[in-house]
Amino acid sequence: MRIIRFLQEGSEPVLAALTDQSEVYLLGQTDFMELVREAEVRQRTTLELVQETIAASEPLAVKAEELELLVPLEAAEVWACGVTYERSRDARNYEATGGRLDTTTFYDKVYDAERPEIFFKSTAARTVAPDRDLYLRSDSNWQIPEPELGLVLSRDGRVVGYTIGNDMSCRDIEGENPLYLPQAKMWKGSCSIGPAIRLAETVEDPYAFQIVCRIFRDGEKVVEGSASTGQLKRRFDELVAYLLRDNTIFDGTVLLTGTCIVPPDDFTLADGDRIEIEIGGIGVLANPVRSQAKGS
Ligand code: DO4
Ligand code: MG
Repeated sequence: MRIIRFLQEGSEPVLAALTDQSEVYLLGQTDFMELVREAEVRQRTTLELVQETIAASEPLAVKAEELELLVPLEAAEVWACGVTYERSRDARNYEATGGRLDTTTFYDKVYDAERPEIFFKSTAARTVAPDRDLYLRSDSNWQIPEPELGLVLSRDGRVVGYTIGNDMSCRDIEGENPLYLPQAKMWKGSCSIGPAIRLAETVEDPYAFQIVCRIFRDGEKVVEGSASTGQLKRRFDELVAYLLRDNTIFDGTVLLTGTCIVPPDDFTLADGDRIEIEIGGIGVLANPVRSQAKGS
């Protein structure tokens, strides 16, 4: 069972359930965390509450593909984990050393360390919905999407759902100096989430998600890569525990869990590209890419 948000009649944000048969049922709440909290108060699981609504109503006479989707939740904060997959460690090493293999870097150390890399990625105002423009930084010549599984967390750190996130990144800025990480990761339109939240209680094994990333240029596929969350070096509860350590998080915080798909080293995103990130059981998060100058 998945939860989506969309604009009804072009103006009113509504929350809906998207069933495995692709039927859309309106829910009474307007916000995903409101649904989660209401289930708690009524001593039901979120799934049970949604199923009760579905049993008492009719599906909308629309196709899910026709809806104007919004972010599935307006996460006040999006955090992200780094170097949680071997592929990411190797790509960062390439950026930082220009391909030298005879040196140990920060990335080798963090991959093996007890403490994971966790960084602040985005705010609600910077986070983009499905099909909305993501932006390129004007001072970077080496930019890529990072397709990641996102954990939707309650304020006490419970995983209440899974979504898809794009942690857009500038490889040249980070490669120049890791202290530039916030600039390599965070700018207007550098993160998207969606298209749906898969309810946590409907996921049997979160280490079995299949992730595919495709990049299209002038209508042609120029990059394709795939991975599985089974390749993750760490456990989700370990990542969440570090995020919460001596920290306060908002209800509905999204934690991106790192990338395992990195385009070839000679690839950089360009104005007009289209990025698709598909995670089986969640959906396809698609966004066009624009340069800041054209999009502002
Ligand atoms: O160290 C930089 C960030 C790495 C990252 O975002 C990732 O591994 O996904
Ligand atoms: Mg990342």
